[in-house]
Amino acid sequence: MKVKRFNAANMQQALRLVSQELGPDAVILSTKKLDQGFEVVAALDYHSDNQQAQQEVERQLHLQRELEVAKTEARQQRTRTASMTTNTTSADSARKKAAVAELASARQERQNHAARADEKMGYDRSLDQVSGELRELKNWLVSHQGSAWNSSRPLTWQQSQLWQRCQDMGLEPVWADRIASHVDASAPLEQSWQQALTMIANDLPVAANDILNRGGRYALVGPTGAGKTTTIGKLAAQFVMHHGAESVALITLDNYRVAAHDQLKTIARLLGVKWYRAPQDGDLDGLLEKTRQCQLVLIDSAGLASRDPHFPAQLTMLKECKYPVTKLLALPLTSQGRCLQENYEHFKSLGLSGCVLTKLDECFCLGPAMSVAALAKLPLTLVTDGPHIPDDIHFPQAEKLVKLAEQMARMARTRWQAADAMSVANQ
Ligand SMILES: Nc1nc2c(ncn2[C@@H]2O[C@H](COP(=O)(O)OP(=O)(O)O)[C@@H](O)[C@H]2O)c(=O)[nH]1
Ligand SMILES: [Mg+2]
Repeated sequence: MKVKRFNAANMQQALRLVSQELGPDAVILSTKKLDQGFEVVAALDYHSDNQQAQQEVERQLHLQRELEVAKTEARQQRTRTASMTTNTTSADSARKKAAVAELASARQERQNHAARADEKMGYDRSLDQVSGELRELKNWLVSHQGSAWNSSRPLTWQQSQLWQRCQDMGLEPVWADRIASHVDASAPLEQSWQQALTMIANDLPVAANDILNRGGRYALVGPTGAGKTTTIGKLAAQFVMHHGAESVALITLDNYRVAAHDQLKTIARLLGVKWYRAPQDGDLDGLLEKTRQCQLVLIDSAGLASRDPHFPAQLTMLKECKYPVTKLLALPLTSQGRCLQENYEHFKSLGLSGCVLTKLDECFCLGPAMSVAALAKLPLTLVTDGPHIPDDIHFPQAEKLVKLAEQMARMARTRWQAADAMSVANQ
């Protein structure tokens, strides 16, 4: 174990010194506001449940203080000797010797006094005080990092590190809370983090990947530009390759906008599959009856805003048809988390069976979409990672997505750390 005391003008600088010298695994043992600045005591390889560890902390701090006092004394003596040499070139050697002896005795006295004071201070620091100061540090972190933790919740340094990493991945705070408080935080940080990543992956629901084998009736809903029509094109093309063109039919509900159905019609023509346009605000059952012989029926929809008068009509068509239709929500990974949550709220009354995460190739933060899937228990059904039909579509694997999400967060963190270091270096 290595223990060190750091002094700096403010807490941020002190913490930066800690991380520079002791690295990211340092444990903060105490913080103290001084007359001028802050003092932080930090340790490496510290295990708080160990009585010996506490004694070792006090011993090392004591030694460090003695060393500092001795260094200060040596510095002061060098300064005094230097000034005496210049000022007393003509003074007699007896006076010089007396002055040096007086200085040495005063120094000894001060050293003894400082050592006694330090000893007393070292033993006065009880375990209670250490935990009190940790609480203070926790509050400081909460106020400075916008964390969702509050002071009444038990939070160790390790848990806050795990929480912050979840946050960097873009996980919703409520999910990050659950992960950080359930992981075994007594294990080394990296081990706990691997455990956290496994928990995150286990929280992600994943649908069975049987669309391309079994077919069925699927409707894609979601915001405009999410990639619904393109995804339908990819699925249809792959199905045609395995089962033939006559096994697929495409239906569009998107006849509210001028030429809205052209894209799907073109895809259908290129693949040689049947294509139908549902009557505006009409009945979907007639078309589902017509396409009964097809193994895969894919229904495209318009991404209407909830205030649009056609929105409830489109939902009603999907809700009220008597043939079972699996509804999938297309969630563009390029959208902000709040938008994705709104998209889910917008369409959830349909009885969604899963979601399609689109535009993985353009995404830099996976956590928000993963949070919607995990918190709404909405199974991940498909992932798309490019505009190309038919290739850019895949069946999701929770572990792979979590790994990718972590890599994205790490890249972003490194980028900002480098930018911060550059700006400090240029100051
Ligand atoms: N980069 C990328 N672009 C995509 C992806 N899926 C769809 N697109 C593009 O996104 C745009 C909107 O797609 P579209 O299928 O028309 O969205 P819709 O309004 O939901 O039907 C088009 O330019 C597509 O080529 C994807 O996974 N990655
Ligand atoms: Mg479309």
